[in-house]
Amino acid sequence: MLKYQKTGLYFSQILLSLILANSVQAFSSESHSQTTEKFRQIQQPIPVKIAVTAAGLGLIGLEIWWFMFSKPKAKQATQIQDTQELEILVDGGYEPNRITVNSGQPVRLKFYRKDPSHCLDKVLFPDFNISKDLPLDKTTTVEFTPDKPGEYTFSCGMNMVRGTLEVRG
Ligand SMILES: [Cu+2]
Repeated sequence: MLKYQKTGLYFSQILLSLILANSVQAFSSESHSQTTEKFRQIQQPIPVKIAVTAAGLGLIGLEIWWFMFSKPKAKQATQIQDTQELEILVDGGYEPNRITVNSGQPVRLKFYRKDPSHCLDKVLFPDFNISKDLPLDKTTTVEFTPDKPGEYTFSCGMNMVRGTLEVRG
């Protein structure tokens, strides 16, 4: 799994435990109010309840933002003499899965495939007529020169796992 997906899962867990903590608290304060005055004094002050609820709502907001608006960060290829080079790890997906290169300059992408899944044994750059086999535990070099700025997709053989190549003018 990719890093940001893991982080998303992590947020879900925090969120779930907060909601649980909140409902347990609501339940216990309800039963307190039905019992004697002594117990009522133990109840958490309202500002604490508001703070906990606000934190929970904040996390829900963060969660929604995370899945709807967060984009994985693009990684810029490194200039080596007149070629722009970048290593891409193939392991459950492409890492990075968003890469940035400059238009009109040769690009060398080094795909290192660590994932034994048959799904990832090929990488395609349809816009550049490139299809390359990626042998396991080896680095495979893909070279081309993009001459038009824009966003291009690269993918596995079945077009299930994808990455984005951003060509800047
Ligand atoms: Cu695939």
